[in-house]
Amino acid sequence: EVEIPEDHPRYQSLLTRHRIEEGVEKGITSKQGLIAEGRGESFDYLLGEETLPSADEAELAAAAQLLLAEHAVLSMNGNVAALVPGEIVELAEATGADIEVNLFNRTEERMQAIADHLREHGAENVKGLTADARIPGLEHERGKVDEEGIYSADVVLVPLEDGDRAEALAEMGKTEIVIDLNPLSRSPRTAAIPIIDNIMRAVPNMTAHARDLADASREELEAIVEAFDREKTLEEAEHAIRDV
Ligand code: PTJ
Repeated sequence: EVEIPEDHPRYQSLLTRHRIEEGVEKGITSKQGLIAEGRGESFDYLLGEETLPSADEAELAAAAQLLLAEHAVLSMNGNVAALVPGEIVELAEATGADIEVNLFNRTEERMQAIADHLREHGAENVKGLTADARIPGLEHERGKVDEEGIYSADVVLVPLEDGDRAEALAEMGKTEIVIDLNPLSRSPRTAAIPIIDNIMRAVPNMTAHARDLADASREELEAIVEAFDREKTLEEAEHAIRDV
């Protein structure tokens, strides 16, 4: 276990890297996940490593959307499982969502390792291992999902997702919430609610919003979702990156 001093100016960034490294060592995160992490870090640096006001609005809208859902699913890949396992379990509890492991580079070993890791962090029911349905339009392994999970969900959170899969899920008519630090990436551009923020900050903030909204009426939740402007969120993030 590496000790990272909390007063280090790059504490959060070092912690994130360390979690990804550990994820690879435990067989949770893929080697491509290391590249994805590096890409994400560079965008986070340009965003000032903090949640933009427009991202906070997106996180509020996402929390409302998850609470409104009939059947919401939080999709987990090797990076998400390494970075925010306990935080995802808390978000699932606060919103009543299911958790499903869904990998871009699917192997049975990694599916199992991630499901075990999530259970160690308090997840009771981890979906994704049944894989009895397919997302239309995707190659066999990449399209595998649970019939009672992502396949039948109305709202899905797909963090750090590949563009093709984000598009295929949108074509199935799902309301997609995407977390991705790159505002130009295809996945957030496909999403009903794009969240341009580091997943390390985004997930706990969504949970805090969901808890604040626990007693809100359907009308109040719907008004929050209606007021959300996806184009503005994407533009503000791009603007923050280009005009530093
Ligand atoms: O575990 P698997 O097999 O499902 O694979 C997961 C990865 C992430 C490797 C796979 O989905 C992939 O290759 O994704 P991409 O196409 O590299 O896209 C990942 C996106 O997430 C990029 O746009 C990154 O900028 C972004 N990203 C990386 N780290 C973070 C992030 N966004 C938010 N928070 C992060 N910490």
